[in-house]
Amino acid sequence: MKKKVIVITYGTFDLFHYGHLKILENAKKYGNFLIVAVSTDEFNLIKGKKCTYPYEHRSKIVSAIKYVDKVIPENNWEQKISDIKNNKVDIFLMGDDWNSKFDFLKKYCKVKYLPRTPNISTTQIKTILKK
Ligand code: C2G
Repeated sequence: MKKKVIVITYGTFDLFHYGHLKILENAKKYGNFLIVAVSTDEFNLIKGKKCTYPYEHRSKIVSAIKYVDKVIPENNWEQKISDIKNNKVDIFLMGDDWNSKFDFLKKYCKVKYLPRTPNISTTQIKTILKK
């Protein structure tokens, strides 16, 4: 029986794009079960992000991605340690725009930062659509 290796990552995933797809595809390569914590609309306000798509849509789109095995809501900054413990997470993984910001989680699991996909972002898409 193959050991379950659980990876978790967090994000807003608004206006889902190729950069989001790549981080999820690459995150899955580090294990065999990928949990994605999608930021709720309320938490995005705390993060200072105005979402185009509501949580219900963003979480459904992420759930439909073949690399994703489980979606949970991200309600606050403080839940990561309990998420890791409750879900027996082996690896916490984020894009490297967050480089070193979550190293405090190294007490609980492996922490990895992957290179962001260049030249694409939700902000850029919004700018293009405004033209
Ligand atoms: N990402 C990427 N390449 C891009 C854009 C985003 O690899 N061109 C990655 C980010 O590094 C992040 C994930 O996609 O790991 C989700 O990005 P966002 O939706 O912008 O998430 P963010 O607002 O950074 O939320 O508690 C952590 C926060 O919830 C992270």
